[in-house]
Amino acid sequence: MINTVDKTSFRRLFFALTLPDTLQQNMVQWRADNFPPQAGRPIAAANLHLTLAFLGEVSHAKAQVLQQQAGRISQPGFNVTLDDIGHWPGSGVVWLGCKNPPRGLLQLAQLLRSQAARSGCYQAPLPFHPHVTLFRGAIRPVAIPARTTNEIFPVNSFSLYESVFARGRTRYKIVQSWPLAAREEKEI
Ligand code: 2AM
Repeated sequence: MINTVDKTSFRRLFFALTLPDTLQQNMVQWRADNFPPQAGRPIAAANLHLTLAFLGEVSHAKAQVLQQQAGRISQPGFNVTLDDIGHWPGSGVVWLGCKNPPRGLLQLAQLLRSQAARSGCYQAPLPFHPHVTLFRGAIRPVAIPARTTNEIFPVNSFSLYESVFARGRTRYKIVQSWPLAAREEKEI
């Protein structure tokens, strides 16, 4: 089999949670119903995700180490409730998030971020604030809806993504996914 990975190149990578297709579609519809078109640049449905750890431009060798470490993570799945919303004018991001992020989500992100830092991937010193970016380029005040979608989705896996920019568009491509363990009975 021909290996198509160019081992000399760097790729822009990040670990993230994938949102179910129906949730992506619901969020796009809800966004269209609740924000004016001039709010910012809407993120395409297929690109809606929740970042766990941003890695930056990563070599093939470093990605392999990070993928091996990710494969050794063993923790149960969890549910994420998107019941919070906000606007960071500095970065121009309008987001959906969690008022009380589940412990499993914080643990998973913490582990991936510390493994990334140990491999030399710069990690911003800001505390991890789990969120799904809805708009970018939102640098002017935005009227934020009083209520969110309040969607709950089950998380049973996490993925390494590559950010690919081609023909004027950014696309997020899954490189590899790993399952989380079955949940403990009381958490189901
Ligand atoms: P954001 O949605 O809050 O911008 C891919 O770019 C993902 O990595 C995005 O979800 C982005 O978060 C996140 N990310 C975190 N730090 C980043 C950085 N320094 N540059 C680009 N993306 C970053």
